[in-house]
Parts: sequence; C-alpha cells; structure tokens
Amino acid sequence: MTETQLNDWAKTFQRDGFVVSKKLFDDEEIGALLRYATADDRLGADAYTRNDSTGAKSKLALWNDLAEDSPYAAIARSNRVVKTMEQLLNDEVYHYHHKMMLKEPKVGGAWEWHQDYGYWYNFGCLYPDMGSCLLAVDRATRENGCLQVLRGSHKLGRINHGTTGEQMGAEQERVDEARQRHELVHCELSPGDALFFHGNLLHCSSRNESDYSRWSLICCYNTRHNDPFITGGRHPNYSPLEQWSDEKVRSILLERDCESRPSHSNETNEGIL
Ligand SMILES: O=C(O)CCC(=O)C(=O)O
Repeated sequence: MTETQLNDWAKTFQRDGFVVSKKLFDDEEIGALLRYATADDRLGADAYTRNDSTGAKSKLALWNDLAEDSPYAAIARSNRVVKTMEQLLNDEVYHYHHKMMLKEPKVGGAWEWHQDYGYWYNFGCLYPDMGSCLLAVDRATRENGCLQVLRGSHKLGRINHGTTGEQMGAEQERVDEARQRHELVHCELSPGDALFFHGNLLHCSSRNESDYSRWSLICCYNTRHNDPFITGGRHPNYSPLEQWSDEKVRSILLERDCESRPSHSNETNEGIL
C-alpha cells in the first residue's frame, strides 16, 4: 500500500473511528487460513464461550503470545496489518493479543454494545490509543452477525461498562443517546477484508441466525507510549514487535494450508477480552 493510501486511511480513521481495507489478504491466502483453521483441532480445544444476555454462546480462542509456527500469529505480525495500525495510531504499536472469533451457524451469540477500551482501561492502559484489526476469515453479513459500529463514536470518550450476561456492555443510556447521533454501520465483509477500528469505537454484533459460520481473526494492538502502568495484567506490557514481510506471511499461510496438526502454543486465556 502506498503512503498516500495510508494517509487517506488515517484521515478516515480519525473521523469515523474505523476504516476498511478491501482484500488485505487475497483469496489464496485467506482460503488457506480458513482451511487450516477448520482442520485445527487445537482451535476447538482452546476455544471458550461467553454467554450473551439471552444465554446464546459466543465462542473465541485468544492468545497473548505470538507462537512462531502459528498462522494466526503470523498475520498479527504481518507488515500490512502492523504498519497500517502504526499509521492509524500514530506511534509504534506492539501486540496486545489476538483471537479467533467463532460465530457458529444458528447458535453463535451476540456481542453487546461496548468499547474495547471499556475492558482495556481496567488493565492499566492510561490512554485509549489502541486499536484492533478484524480480518474476515469467511464472509460476514447481517444474517450471520457481522460487526456493527457507530460511526464517529470513538469521539465520545470512554463510557462506563457493566456486566451483561458474561460480557461487559457500555452503559445503556449512553448507547441509546449515541445511537440517535451516530450512524449505525453494518460492516459486511468478504473473506480477506480487514476492518481497522479504534479502542473507543462503540461496536456490537448480533446473533448468527444463518446457516453459515462467521469466523474472524481479531488482532489487537497497544501503542508504545501507552505501556500499561501495571505489570502482570491480563495482556502483555510493551515489547518490540518483530514485523514479518508480506511475502513471508504469505508463504507461511500457503505452507500451513490443510495441515491438521498445528503445534502452536496452547496458552489459553480463559476470560475477558
Ligand atoms: O466478533 C464479534 O462479533 C464481536 C467481537 C468484539 O466485539 C470484540 O472482540 O471486541
């Protein structure tokens, strides 16, 4: 991607709190990741569920570490994701964690309206200068519960969060007010598209009512100047992130295609986002 494109994305991100990069990963790369993930027994074993307010189950597997041989981790290190995030957040970023969101057909639960910084504030991050890249692994539509965002809501600042079901949700009164003033956008994505979004952007997703799964890989980053003031928190403190070239990540994805026995770290981080 060119400097001009990155600058345009940074402007959109500042205004809207999110920006979409179409086909950040091409069909071959994302197809390989989907086949790998589908055959990845460890993913099923690592995954845990969070009940939404109706009791429907939202399933995810989350890693704080970047295992050398994990294709999910390779994407989290990839130059095309990390360099973009650095441009959007205007600082060096480091890996905070990454997770596979597994929203299964018919049963995959909703995620309540929240800001990621509503969670991360509690882990010693002083500033909301943090962001996530959601990579669509298979198609995300309204029917299978794509992410919904309120355009520009990152400018509201941090809203108090309480517990709803087994998740945290932003204070309802403020969400209702924000919905009157900020456009609701359903982020329908094709496999390989990436949505970069700010830590304070209000977002949610509905239950998966369709016959199709909605899997996505979300890579979360913190800025170097925002190293948490506590150590040993839920997610890591600053350490430099080794970025991998797009060619290297591509070859890892294609090599791992259809391997059913990955050996990436078994660290599970049972709990909150
Ligand atoms: O994947 C989803 O549907 C929602 C994920 C989300 O809101 C989050 O990880 O913060």
